[in-house]
Amino acid sequence: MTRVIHTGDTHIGYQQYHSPARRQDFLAAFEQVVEDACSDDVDAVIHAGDLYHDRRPELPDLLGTLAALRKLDDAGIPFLAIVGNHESTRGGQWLDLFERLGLATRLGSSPHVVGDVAFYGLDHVPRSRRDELDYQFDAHDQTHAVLVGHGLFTPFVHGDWETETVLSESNVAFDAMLLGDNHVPDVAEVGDTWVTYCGSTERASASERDPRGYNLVEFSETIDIRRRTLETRPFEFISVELAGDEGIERVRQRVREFDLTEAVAIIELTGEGETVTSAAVETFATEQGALVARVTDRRELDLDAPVATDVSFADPDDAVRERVREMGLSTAALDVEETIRASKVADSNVREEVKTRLAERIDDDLSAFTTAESPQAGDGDGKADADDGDEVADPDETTEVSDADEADNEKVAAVADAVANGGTDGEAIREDDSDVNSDAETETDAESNENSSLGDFA
Ligand SMILES: [Mn+2]
Repeated sequence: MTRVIHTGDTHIGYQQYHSPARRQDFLAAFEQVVEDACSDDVDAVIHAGDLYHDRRPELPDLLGTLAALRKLDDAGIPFLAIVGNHESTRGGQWLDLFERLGLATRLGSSPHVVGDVAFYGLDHVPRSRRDELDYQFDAHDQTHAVLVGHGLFTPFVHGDWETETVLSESNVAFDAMLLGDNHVPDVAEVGDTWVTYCGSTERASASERDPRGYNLVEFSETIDIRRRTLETRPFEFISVELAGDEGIERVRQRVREFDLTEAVAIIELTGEGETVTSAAVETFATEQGALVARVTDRRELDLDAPVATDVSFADPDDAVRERVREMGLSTAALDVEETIRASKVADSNVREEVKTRLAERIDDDLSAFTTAESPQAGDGDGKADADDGDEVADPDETTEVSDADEADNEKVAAVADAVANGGTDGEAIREDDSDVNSDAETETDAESNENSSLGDFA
């Protein structure tokens, strides 16, 4: 019998909500998986990609990873892994460094045997290059064969990579596919093959509400896939429905019902009620002990009504969103703006993602490049003045708030300027990513769905 831990989508280095504590959490989740692997004495830890949140982890992230991998190595537990879309670079992968140090094995088309199982790897491959794949693998002589892959595979929701195609074109008959990319854990049987996602180990987005964890997979006569949950940072999801005359007091009352100590508080306002600024709610939640608080105001606001001109720098994203909405940009321009500022696309992957999205638009829908006919408001100069935004929530806002890095606010101003001035060379946009031209092609279709509240994967 061979027993392994199947984990993935660790996203080490993700400074979610700009919080250094959150960055620590992603590493801590990986450390916990390693602890469990050691105390359980499993035969291997299988990592299905996205160990890192982006392709440029910082030194503390790398040192933390090395310490964890060394611990596994000391316990004699091999770490077998592939490369995910978030961390992929054109040159060598971080995983190659760990392999060189003797702390990891990068899985590929040759079998790596643990117990009586032959493990193979299939790194993330952008959709545009999948037709070139031949799914040819070296032969093995083991009882079981497993393919470790990263991508959105069918039959799971949002799947764009046909599992049937992979299995039928492969010259190796796989008993199981251990997958990463979709952050929602799941299991299905495709023909005679078990196909499973282990899910992410920390909440990489507020849409990941269920407890996080990993898979414990046992290979004997049969294949047994079990899920184990991890202790992660508490998230409190607080929904407040406001009646006509209710405002900040009602929100405070509701927030007090929760123990927010060291928690991430995700607060959603619905119904009607008075103007409530996100900043006031976030400040209150933080005073109640929350590590981080984020507010999404889903109320239909009357845009003609006079609005309190209460400028909040606690959430400049709100101000930027509002100004961008007023500019009457084309769908394509909004798409670019959203990719750069609001989506969860890692900074270092933004350029490639924008290119992919624009290419798709050019192929499918040229009308997306037409400027919207009647901007809803605006002061006429067409420029995004991020500093004069009123505190108004965008009723269309469906994403979780403010995953963007600090740099994103600068970038959106640059984009807004470029678009408003008819400039398309985007020099200012590329400024802080100047070496990106030489970086890998990474398609991150997954993240693009985030704003249609499908953000369960990345
Ligand atoms: Mn991921």
